Amino acid sequence: MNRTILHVDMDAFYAAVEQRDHPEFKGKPVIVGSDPKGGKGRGIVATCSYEARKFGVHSAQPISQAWKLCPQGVYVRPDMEKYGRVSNQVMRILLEFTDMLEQVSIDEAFLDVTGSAALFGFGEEIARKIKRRILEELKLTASVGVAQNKFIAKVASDLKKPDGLVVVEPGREKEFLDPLPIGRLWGVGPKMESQLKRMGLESIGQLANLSHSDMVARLGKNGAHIWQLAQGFDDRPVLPEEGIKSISHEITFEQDTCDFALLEATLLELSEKVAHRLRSQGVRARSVTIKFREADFSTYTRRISTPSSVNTTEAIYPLARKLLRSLIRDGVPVRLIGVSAGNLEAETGGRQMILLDQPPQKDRKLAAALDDISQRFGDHAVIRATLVPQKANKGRLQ
Ligand code: TTP
Ligand code: CA
Repeated sequence: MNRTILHVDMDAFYAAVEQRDHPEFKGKPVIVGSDPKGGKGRGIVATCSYEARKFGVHSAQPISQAWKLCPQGVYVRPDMEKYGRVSNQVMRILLEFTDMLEQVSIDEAFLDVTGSAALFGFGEEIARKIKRRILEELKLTASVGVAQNKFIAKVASDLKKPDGLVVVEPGREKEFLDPLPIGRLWGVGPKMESQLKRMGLESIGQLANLSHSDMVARLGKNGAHIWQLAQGFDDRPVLPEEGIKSISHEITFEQDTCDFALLEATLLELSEKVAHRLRSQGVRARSVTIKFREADFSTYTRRISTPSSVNTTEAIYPLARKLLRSLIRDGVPVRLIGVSAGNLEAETGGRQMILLDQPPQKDRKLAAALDDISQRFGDHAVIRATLVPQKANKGRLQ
């Protein structure tokens, strides 16, 4: 089925928020970043307004260099709390159009609006509505790309910045991509770009015209990937939970506790909830993280990467327990623990993942049966007898 994907990306995000909140900065080169200290500052530029970009200032540049290029600029320290708040406001607007939203950074998200057409109109119409709402309610501009897949939508949103709207109609992907430089392909960094240029490839069209086997012979697995993109193929789904990049549950104990059995039983319960949500979202995780807060609010996180992607309690809990054991200190009471699964992948995404990383059949069948039971009886109905520590006291969760 054809999909309609939007990529929404705020323009010069931090700088635009500062210009909005300080009308005297409007039309000026605004540079958000570390203190330039009259050219001696050692930090970097977070971002800058489009007026500043004309001077050659850009993100991640040393602030001292920005100062050289644009000494007349307005230099502002970042206010992350404020940008976080505005980001939430943007995402709330987007969520009114679909809950198939994948937030990829503070100011950027993919939306799959395939199912929203009846309610809100087709992709272009939804894009216009979103841009209008962001402008009217937040006094900021966003650029939007509309296409059949994430890759093309992302390239499209970037093409007419700021305040852009680029729609790539189904069937016109090749026409759209062919003239663009190869650097636009995801996964082509400066190193590969010069490698491809040495092969005489400048445009996406030139690369797309090579055969698949030729690209694989020259560049291996990467070659296959960028060849696919150059053809305009990208079947990656919009993953709603990716917005937060992880699925997590945490619990604050009613009373701080040193009870090891209680901590493990709680951790098991949290792992179970996380695994259940992974499965109900159709995603698998490649990392497990635990959060651990002691009574005095000292907070630690520990992460472990999984050799293959996981979505069952049987896989997640032992890893979480290992991490927990590395943090527990004798006699130090614990206030909160949490489990989070990250680096999410679509269950049905890369075929390769499914071939390589399927959990054992028994594990999957058990998981499916348990999902069924907990759907009918609620999350707490099922506790695996073999995994629960003997003395678990269950009366203490919030
Ligand atoms: P971007 O979307 O990359 O940039 P932008 O929104 O400032 O400008 P554009 O119009 O080109 O989209 O990044 C979003 C915010 O993330 C940006 O406003 C500041 C922050 N950021 C950094 O702090 N450091 C960086 O290196 C980059 C690239 C961004
Ligand atoms: Ca942006």
